[in-house]
Amino acid sequence: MISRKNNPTSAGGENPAAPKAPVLPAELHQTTADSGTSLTTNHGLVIADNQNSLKAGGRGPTLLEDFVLREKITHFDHERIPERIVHARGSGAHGYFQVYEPLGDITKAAFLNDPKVKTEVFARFSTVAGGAGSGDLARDVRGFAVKFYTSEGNYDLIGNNIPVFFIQDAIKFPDLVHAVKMEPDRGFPQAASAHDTFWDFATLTPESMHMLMWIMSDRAIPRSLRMIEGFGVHTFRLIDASGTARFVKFHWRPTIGAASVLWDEAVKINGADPDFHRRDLWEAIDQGNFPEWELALQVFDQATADSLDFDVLDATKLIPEEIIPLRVVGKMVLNRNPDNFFAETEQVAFLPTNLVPGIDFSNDPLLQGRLFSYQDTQLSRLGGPNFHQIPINAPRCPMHNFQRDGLRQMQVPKGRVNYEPNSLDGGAPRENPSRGFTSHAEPMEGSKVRQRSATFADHYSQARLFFRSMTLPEQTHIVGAFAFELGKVETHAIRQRMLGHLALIDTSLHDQVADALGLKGHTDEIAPALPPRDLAPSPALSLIGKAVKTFAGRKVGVLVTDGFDPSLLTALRSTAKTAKAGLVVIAPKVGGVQDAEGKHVPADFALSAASSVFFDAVVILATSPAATDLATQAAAVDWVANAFAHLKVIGHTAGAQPLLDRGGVRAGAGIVALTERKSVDTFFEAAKKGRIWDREPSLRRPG
Ligand code: HDE
Repeated sequence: MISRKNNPTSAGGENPAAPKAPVLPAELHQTTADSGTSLTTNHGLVIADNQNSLKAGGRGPTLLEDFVLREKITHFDHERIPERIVHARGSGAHGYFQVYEPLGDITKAAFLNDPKVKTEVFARFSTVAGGAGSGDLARDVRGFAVKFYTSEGNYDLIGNNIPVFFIQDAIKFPDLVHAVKMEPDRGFPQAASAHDTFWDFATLTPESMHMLMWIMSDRAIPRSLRMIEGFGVHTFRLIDASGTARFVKFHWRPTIGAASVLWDEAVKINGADPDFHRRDLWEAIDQGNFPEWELALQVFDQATADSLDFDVLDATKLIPEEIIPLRVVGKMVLNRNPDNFFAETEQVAFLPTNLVPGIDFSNDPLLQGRLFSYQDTQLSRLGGPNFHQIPINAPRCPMHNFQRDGLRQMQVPKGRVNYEPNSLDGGAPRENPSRGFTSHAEPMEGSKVRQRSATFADHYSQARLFFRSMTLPEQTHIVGAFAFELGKVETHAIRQRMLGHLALIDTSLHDQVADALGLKGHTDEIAPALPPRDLAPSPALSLIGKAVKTFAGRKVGVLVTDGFDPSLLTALRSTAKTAKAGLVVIAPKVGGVQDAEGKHVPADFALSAASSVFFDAVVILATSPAATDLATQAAAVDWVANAFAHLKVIGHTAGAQPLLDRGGVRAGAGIVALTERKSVDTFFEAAKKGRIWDREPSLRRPG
C-alpha cells in the first residue's frame, strides 16, 4: 500500500523527487540495464518499469499514453482462442513411433517401412463433451489423436478410446453434439451425458445403441490416459507399392494394460482433483515413466469384408479380434511434455485429410464428413488458412507450393513466380507423379441419392455382443451407469423408450436396469429395423478379462503416523521402484511425522489433500494410539472406507486396526497385514492383480 505520508504528490502536482514505494524485493528488480535479459515490448523496446503504470502523479489517473500498459493488456485480452467445439479438454505429449519390421506387404508408407526410423509424434488425448476447463473424469469417450511427422508429410490418426461411434452419417454429428453438450437454455450440465436432451436424441437414434453400451461401460471412465486403448474407428485403406489396396482398422494398445476406475471413484476424483488425468500424464513423463502403446492392425481384403455379417463402412460396428486377429506392427513412446500448453496442445490441428502415400480413406459416410470438418474448424479456431505454419502443425519434411498470403502469413516467399506451370523459375516446385499422393482408383457408380444403405440397418446385434462379452462386474457397472443416467433424466417417456431398446439388446440387461430404476412394466415396445441376432461373444472386448497383471505405472499411497516402523516404508519404497510404480507418503499433516526411531519423515501430502481415490492400492503404517486418534477424523475414516469400497488392496500394520474398524474394512482377500519384508512382497503380489472384484457385490448394487 502506498501511504499518503510517503507520497506527498497526492494533492496533485508532479513531484519527481518524491520517494517511490517499493513494490518488489530489490533482488527481483533488474537493477542495471546490462545485466541479464531485459524485458521488452513486443516491438523490442526495453521496459524500464514493469510494476507501475504511467500516471499523472503517483496517485493520479493512468495516462492513455502508456503504450507499455496498453500493449500488455491488449495482448492479454486476446489470449484465448475459441475452444474446440468438441474435444475441448485435452492433454498432449511429444514422442516417437517406430515400426517393428517393414510393412511392405501391405503398405508403401515410408514411416511404416523402416524399423530404424523413429518418427516424431505429438499425441493429444481429450474428453468430448465438456469445455476446456471441465473435469477429467467425466463419463465420456476419450479422443486419441496422433500426429506423425513423417518424411512424406504429416499423417494424423485421429481416433477414440472406443472402437465404434454413435452415428453412421456425418449429417447427424451436429445434432449428436448439441444433444450431449450443455442444454441451450440453462447452460448445464457440463461434461455429462446424464440429462434429457442426450437421452432423448439417443433413444430416437437406434444406431447409437452399440456406442451407448460402450459409453455406459468402464471404458468411459479410464484410470489414466496412459491406460486407454485407441481405435481409428473407421475402416481405412492401406496401399502397397504395387497399388493393391486392403482395408485396415487401427488399434493402439497400452503396454501397461488398459484400466478404469469405478463410477463412485470417478465422481470423487473429479471433486478432489479435476486435473487427475492431465496431471498423471504429465507426472509420468516428467518422472521418466514414458507411456507406450503398440500399434496393431486388422488388415483384410474386399472378399473378407463381403463375408462379414455387417458393413465395414458402418462406424457403429467393430470387427471382433476373434474374427480378424490383430497384427502388432510398432510402438509409440511419449517421452516429452509440451513446453507450452497453448502453443502446442491447444494449437495442434489434427486433420483426417493429413495422409501419406500408402494410406487412404474408405467410403464410410461418417469419415467422409470428417474430411471436410476438421480443416474448416481450424479456420475459425486458429484464425485463417496459415495454421499449418504454427510450429506444432508444421511438417518436418520440406514443403513447397504457391499458396500465398492470407491472415497470419509467417513466411516471406521470394521471387516473382507464385503460379504453376511457369517458365520463369526453373527451380520452382512441380508436381511429382512418381512420389506424390494418388487416391486409390476405386471404381464408382450409382445414383445421386440421400440414402442409408440397407447394410447399415442392424442396430442391436453388436450391442448385445458387447454386453455378453463383459465379465460379471463389468455388466453390473453397465447396469449401474444406465440406472444413474436414466435416473437423472426428468422426462419419464425417455426412460421408457430406453428400456424398450435395452429389452432388444439383452433381456437380463433390461431387467436389471428396470429393477434398479424401480420401473418394471414401464418398457416401450420398439420395433427394430432388423431383429437382433446372437453373435459369438468377443472376450477381447472385456477390460477385466484381459487386464495385465502388473503394478507398473500404478501408484501406492502410504499413510504414516508418528511412531511408525520405518523399515516397512523402506521395503515398500524399494519394491515399488522395482515394480516401476509410484509411492506417495501421506501424513496427518503435511509437515510429516517422527518414525519409531525418532527420525523426521517428510510427507508428500497431507491426508486432506491426498484422497485414497488417487491411488491403486493403499498402505496404513500406523501405531495403535495414532490410529485410534485418526478414527475420530472423518477424512481418515473416509480415506480407509473409500479404499475398501473401491475394491483396493490395503496393506496395514497391526496398529492400524482401530482405523480399519471405523472405516468398515473387513478382513479378507486383498487385506494384507504388514509385518516384515516378506509381507511387503505379498502386498505387491496382491496389488498387481488389480481390484478385488469379489468384494463388490457385498458393497453396492446398481441403482
Ligand atoms: Fe471429431 N472433430 N468429428 N471425431 N474428433 C473434432 O476438430 C467431427 C469423430 C476426434 O485432439 C473437431 O480440430 C465430425 C469420430 C478427436 O484436437 C471437429 C464428425 C472420431 C478430436 C470434429 C466427427 C472423432 C476430434 C473439433 C462426424 C473418432 C480431437 C476440433 C462426421 C474416430 C482432436 C477439431 C484433437 C475433433 C468433427 C466424429 C475423433 C469439429 C464432423 C468418429 C480425437 O472438426
